[in-house]
Amino acid sequence: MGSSLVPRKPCSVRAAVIILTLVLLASVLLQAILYPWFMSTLSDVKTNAQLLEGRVDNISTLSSEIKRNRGSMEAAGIQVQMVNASLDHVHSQIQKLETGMKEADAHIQMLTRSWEEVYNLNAQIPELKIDLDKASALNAKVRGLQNSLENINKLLKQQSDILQAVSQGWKYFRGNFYYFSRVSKTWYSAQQFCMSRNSHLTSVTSESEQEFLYRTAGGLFYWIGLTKGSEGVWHWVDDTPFNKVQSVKFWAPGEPNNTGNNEHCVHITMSSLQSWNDISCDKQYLFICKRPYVPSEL
Ligand SMILES: [Ca+2]
Repeated sequence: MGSSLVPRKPCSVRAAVIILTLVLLASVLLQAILYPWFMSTLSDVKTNAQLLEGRVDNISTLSSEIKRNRGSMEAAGIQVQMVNASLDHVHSQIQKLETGMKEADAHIQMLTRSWEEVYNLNAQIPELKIDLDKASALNAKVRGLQNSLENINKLLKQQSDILQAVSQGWKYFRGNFYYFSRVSKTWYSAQQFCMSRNSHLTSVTSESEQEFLYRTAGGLFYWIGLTKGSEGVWHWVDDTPFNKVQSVKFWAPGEPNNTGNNEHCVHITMSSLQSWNDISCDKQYLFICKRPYVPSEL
């Protein structure tokens, strides 16, 4: 038995050595063949890795540029929004201007119409002027008539006043009323009576007045307002200035003679221009009061 096994063992070892040798040779062969290829491939991979790295760098650069561009885009977007807002504002301004233009146009049309009306009125001016002249003439006539009417009213009022005075016993002569009394009084009492009737014993300032008085007296004795003061100077009791020269012709012949140095009052003695006589103031005669006619308010 043992001798059969020992010859087989060197055969297995030789086979194993052969196999190992073959494997070693194959390995060396493979190594000789594959190593350059592997190295070449490794180099390619390295190159590709470098290229990839470069691209990654490029991509990074691009990314930062994109970021910058995005910022610019956002700024541009804001600018665009602002421009849009400005455009909206401009648009609304344009609309306002359009509205303003329409209103202005309406005003112009209205003014044009007004101007046409003014023009038409202007054309009517000559005619209106003629009418105005006529109206002016009529107005003058109306004023004249109004004045006439006022004068008539004044005359009527005067007539009314005179009639009223006459009805109370007064006589009217050239702007004055005269009262010829029916009872006799002393000169002073007569003056008192006249004053109580808003008058004075009459003065005589003209020939016509003297004539009116002596004719109305009708030859009866009537006191008039001429008297002497303590100085012996004649004066009218109603304060009318005494005209000594003009009055000379009114004295009766031989008067004033101041009989008994006591004749300080004057009366009408006869129906004559020369009718005055100085006599004692205590005599009782009829008397003549006088008051001016003062037109009463209308
Ligand atoms: Ca006398």
